[in-house]
Amino acid sequence: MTAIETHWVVGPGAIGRLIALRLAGGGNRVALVGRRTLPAQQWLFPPEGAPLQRTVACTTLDTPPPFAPDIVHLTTKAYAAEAAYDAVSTALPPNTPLMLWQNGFDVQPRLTERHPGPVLCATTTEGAYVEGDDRVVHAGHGETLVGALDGGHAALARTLAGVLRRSGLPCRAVDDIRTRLWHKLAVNAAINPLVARHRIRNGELRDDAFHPAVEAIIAELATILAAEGIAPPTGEGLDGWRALVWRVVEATAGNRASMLQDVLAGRPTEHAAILGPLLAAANRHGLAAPRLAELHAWLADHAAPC
Ligand code: KPL
Repeated sequence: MTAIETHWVVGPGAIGRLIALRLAGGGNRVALVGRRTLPAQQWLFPPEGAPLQRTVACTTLDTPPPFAPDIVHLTTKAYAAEAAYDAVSTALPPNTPLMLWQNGFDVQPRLTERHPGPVLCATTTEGAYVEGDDRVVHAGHGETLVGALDGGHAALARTLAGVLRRSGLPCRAVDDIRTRLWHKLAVNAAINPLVARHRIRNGELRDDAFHPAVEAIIAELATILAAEGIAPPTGEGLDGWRALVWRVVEATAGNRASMLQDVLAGRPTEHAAILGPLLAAANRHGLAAPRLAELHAWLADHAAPC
């Protein structure tokens, strides 16, 4: 496996910016590619210690960076991923690995099929937010898991996990990223649409007004995921999914979930990537999912168009 030292990070949102600036601090050459040019001098505010200044090459989707990438990280929101891929893919050397950082389980199978080189997917619990064109706050440490949907490209996944770890982002290569992506999707499906619709913080889902709705959604997704052969990370069946969702609600009680922030800011939401795959699976297995369908319809009507 050859070294991975040059990175294009396409999608300079909070996670894209965090990855780019951490990689730049780890001795890598990094380009940040977005719809508009950002300042090359960027600031990373870590959870501890003084702010860190980093230099990255900043370009736009129609102007390729001044160096070829050893890997491309696609860090856009799920709904923007394919357009961003289309914009950069023609400039890529053959066989360049692609790493997908999207939520949900929508673009991952499609881009894995379309991209001619190796494709890895990532799921992360790192917390970050953008504070301005030249700065990102690394709000809290998490963990990133990396792997290919079919469990292949193990050496590449291990190499990349090492590169991210040495840059200050804890990361592990796994052979079951497909299952891990569904775990995160289940949590996002149980929390995000409801809090976005009712404009509440995650912890308010524990209140009598919302608790039954969360339980009903967990029951729907547990049935669908059982039919798909996806088991919860701990425990079994419905109880395992309930434990996972309520654990995250508890741990993030004070948070405004990403989908609520998108609704409040008038941005498109990721409902298609999160609820869409569950509804498609319900349809394939002939299962009813009235709560999930109703939330999907509400978000399709009320969120800003993509
Ligand atoms: O991932 C999240 C999000 O905000 O998208 C959760 C886990 C729901 C925390 O808020």
